[in-house]
Amino acid sequence: RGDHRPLLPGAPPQAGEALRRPPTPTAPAPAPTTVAVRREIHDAQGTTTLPGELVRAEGAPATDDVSATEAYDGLGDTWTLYHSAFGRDSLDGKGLLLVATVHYDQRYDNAFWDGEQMVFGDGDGTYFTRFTAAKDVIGHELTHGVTQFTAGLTYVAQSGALNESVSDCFGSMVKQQALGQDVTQADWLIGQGLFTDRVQGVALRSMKAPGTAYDDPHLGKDPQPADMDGYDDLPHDQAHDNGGVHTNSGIPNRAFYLACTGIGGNSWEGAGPVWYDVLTGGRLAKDAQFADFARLTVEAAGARFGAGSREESAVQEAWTTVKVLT
Ligand code: ASN
Ligand code: ZN
Repeated sequence: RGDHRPLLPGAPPQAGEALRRPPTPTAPAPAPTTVAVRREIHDAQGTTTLPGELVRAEGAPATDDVSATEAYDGLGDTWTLYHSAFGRDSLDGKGLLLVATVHYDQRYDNAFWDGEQMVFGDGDGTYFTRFTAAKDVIGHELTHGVTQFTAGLTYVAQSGALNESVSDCFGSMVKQQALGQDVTQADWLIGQGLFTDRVQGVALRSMKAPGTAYDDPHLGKDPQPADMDGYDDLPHDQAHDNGGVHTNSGIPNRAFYLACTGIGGNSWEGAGPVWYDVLTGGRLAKDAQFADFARLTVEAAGARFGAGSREESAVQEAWTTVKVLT
């Protein structure tokens, strides 16, 4: 599935038209094109039919469904991060309508981007609560859309772990910006609040300390490595998470955390724009390895903040600490 909206180019001007109609100095300047978020929240009512029933269109008042409200607000916060920090209008940079479905399936323990829209489960209620409860998870799923429209990182092994990590980095920035947190105030957790109190754990992942987010009799221990010494070279099939894309992402996640805290201030004004430049700059290969991504971020930091800048050094040092660069 993809974006099937037809392109509607304006009719070309008639020959000589511009010459016959010179601009009149007294004419008012054209109104600036309005750029604003466009959202649609649907409800699958416990089925797997997508998108389900429309329950809230853009600008409509909130309903009494907390999942729908959280999804609507999280989509808005994600659009705002991309627009305010990176000048991007929606996932495709061209104002794509943001569509989300809540109450997908019964007791469904996940959220995902299906190539066209976001989908949120209610959680099983025993271990997981509703997946709209974490703003960074909403930002994570939407960022899969941004990656799809830009670098297109292949969802297997290192490029897949980079795809996952980019979703965590931007998801975390969505949360940090919405909460007004600088890099010292952020918790650097992904999915904080999704576990019920039965679970011994704080979140799905920790960008600051990968491998420490949970250690639970039912869920097991957080399997994320914190540097390349722990890289998990799993078979590249679906049964092994496409080569551990959700585990090995801990390594570039920690590099982002280290780069952000090394630079200081707000993540979306420091390492965030550097990561954004790499994701969208057209030089990142679909099958990029960690070291490719790392080198491009060092270069992008130099281009954005100056060769030899402390920002460039912080990015270099971050990748050295996680043992991707030497
Ligand atoms: N929540 C998961 C993710 O976005 C769903 C998946 O794709 N396995 O990575
Ligand atoms: Zn993901």
